[in-house]
Amino acid sequence: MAARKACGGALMRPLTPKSPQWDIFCRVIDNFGDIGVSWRLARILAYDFGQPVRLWVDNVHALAQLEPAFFAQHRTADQTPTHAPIEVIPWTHPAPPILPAPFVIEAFGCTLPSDYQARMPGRTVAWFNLEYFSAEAWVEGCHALYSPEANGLAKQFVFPSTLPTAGGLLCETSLHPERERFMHDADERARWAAHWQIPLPQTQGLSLLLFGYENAALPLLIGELQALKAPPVTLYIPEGRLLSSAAQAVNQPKLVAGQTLALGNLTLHILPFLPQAQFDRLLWLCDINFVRGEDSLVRALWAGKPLIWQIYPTEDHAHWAKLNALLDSISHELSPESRAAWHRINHAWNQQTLSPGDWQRFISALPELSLHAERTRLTLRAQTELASWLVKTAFERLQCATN
Ligand code: TRH
Repeated sequence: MAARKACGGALMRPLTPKSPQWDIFCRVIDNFGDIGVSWRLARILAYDFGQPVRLWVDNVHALAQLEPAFFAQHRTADQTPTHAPIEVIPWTHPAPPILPAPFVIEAFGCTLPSDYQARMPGRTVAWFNLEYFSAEAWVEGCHALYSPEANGLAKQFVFPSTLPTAGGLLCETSLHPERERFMHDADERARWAAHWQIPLPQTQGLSLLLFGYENAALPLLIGELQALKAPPVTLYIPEGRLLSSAAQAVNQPKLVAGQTLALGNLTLHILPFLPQAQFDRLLWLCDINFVRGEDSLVRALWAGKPLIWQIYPTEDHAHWAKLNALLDSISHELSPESRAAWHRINHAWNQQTLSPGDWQRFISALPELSLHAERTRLTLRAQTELASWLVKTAFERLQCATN
């Protein structure tokens, strides 16, 4: 990576219906995080900034799971969604010979097709490499740096983060107002729950969302939830990788979406995989959110509820530093007891060795953690929003290029 580059004093151009086009490239490595982030970004650029977007994705099926309605509406005879503010391009090999856009986002270092790279000079004015989320201190120094590339262009690195001087977090303009409405309007929640067939938790109860990878600590967690005296506990587990651990924990051969189990004080609902915007609402509904990967972590931060993050594990164990950095970045205002309880439960869940004490200390700290999660949401909301940063930076580069 090389030094920062700037085009001093350039002003952002007003956005017009003829705004330039963005190409976002996404390779689905596994699960839903890569496409989850790319799809959110495409939607924000298209709907909040009025930007035409082409989303290149090598696994259209994964995207269709996140957004079934979009696919149903915009499908053509050749099965590719098109004629929408967002055009989805199946990233085949070889890639279709399409002229590069002025603004290009390479998600998570997915490496653009070589023919496309060769055609970028003279057409592309801003090329971003969107990195994975991190709150580690070094990202503040690396965010927005450029790296010279073989085609003569410079690629700029963008780091999503909770740290105030990095790239910020993706957030739709309507997200916080919609969340306010949803949280304060019982009728809206009831309509939503009826539409998506999600049984609502009891008003005075404790509700949890459990979205994660397989986890050997799940039986203990379920045991602790059953043992909680009043209030009644509602646990939602979405279809996916955690279901096999959950089935073992409740002595069932198998769990399927739509199933409800009454386990004493605990009611367990297995949910179908919801469209992305509805997944956000599930996080708003619950008092505690277990999340994983990257996009659901950011969404849990926006929910303003205490979260437990099962981080995507890496072979070199670098994920521990990343987990600690996130916890440190947003816990300095907590009392030492609550801070220790929150750090411990996150560590224990990731080590898959939860103890009853870890859970009980976390539950004792819950009132303070809940207030703190809401304060964190407001703090993060006041920081940079990632898509706005990209738009501003891209248009400054365009201004430089056309002057
Ligand atoms: O799926 P993830 O674990 O994703 C990833 C990938 O493993 C990726 O390769 C890795 O690099 C990254 O983590 C760090 O978790 P994540 O990021 O939370 O993505 C899940 C997406 O699925 C998110 O956009 C929310 C969405 N989702 C729904 O839309 N509906 C649902 O019902 C559920 C449970 C999730």
